[in-house]
Amino acid sequence: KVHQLSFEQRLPLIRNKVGRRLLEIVLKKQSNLIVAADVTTSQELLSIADEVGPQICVLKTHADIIQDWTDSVSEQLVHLAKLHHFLIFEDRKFADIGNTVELQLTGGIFHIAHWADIVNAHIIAGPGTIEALSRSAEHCGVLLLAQMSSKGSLTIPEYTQKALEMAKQYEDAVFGFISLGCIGEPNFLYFTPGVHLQERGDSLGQQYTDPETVIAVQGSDMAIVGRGIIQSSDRRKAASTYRKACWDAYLQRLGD
Ligand code: 5IU
Repeated sequence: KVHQLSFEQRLPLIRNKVGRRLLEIVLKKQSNLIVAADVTTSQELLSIADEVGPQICVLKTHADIIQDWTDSVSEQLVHLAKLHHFLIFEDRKFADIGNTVELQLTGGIFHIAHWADIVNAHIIAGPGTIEALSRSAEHCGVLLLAQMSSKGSLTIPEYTQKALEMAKQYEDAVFGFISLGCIGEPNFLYFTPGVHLQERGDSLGQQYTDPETVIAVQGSDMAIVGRGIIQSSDRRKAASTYRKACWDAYLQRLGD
């Protein structure tokens, strides 16, 4: 199932506000590239955000791997997001009962709800997880994990279908999926990690696919690239190369 509707055509089909805002950014910057900044210091995180900011639609963070996290880091991140026009996606993968998830979203030392535009959740615990996240849907969009890029992932087709069903029940909050390609209707967006132009995988089960396969063939919308960009000696150039590859793949899909 590969959609040939353009992002312009899909924008009004997206129910969640953040999802629509994302598509506006995607169209304006001609970028469906997301950078995964898996680094351990705030200085590295902020310099990556500044370097690749102009090329991306979303910066994906893991706040809990930053060794010196403070509220000031999120403030500076939000500043860079406004400056370069990208959204912030905290890849927290909420998976607990709703009450706990509510506390994890708002509390602790990260206060994710204060600065993240997008968060994601496993469906393993049932709808309570999403219910908790959807209470802040005014400010935050939610992605459900329908598939994973890692070897031996337990996301069998029935599980992926359940993610689709759950998303439909929470369409005000949920605007898309983490998946390996397009798995459902055009009123949701599909985000794929495990994208690299050179490598095929790593020593811990990551499996890479190239942007063209992920976007033009498998029908995904947004490519999430981590080490392919952040381990490059010239991150600006790498981000520019990936942005073009991902956008060309999107145009190729429309033209097919
Ligand atoms: N990530 C995956 N696969 C998944 C999910 C998340 O790789 O199925 I869900 C995250 C992990 C990392 C980024 O933050 O996406 C990929 O980074 P690399 O491009 O460096 O492998």
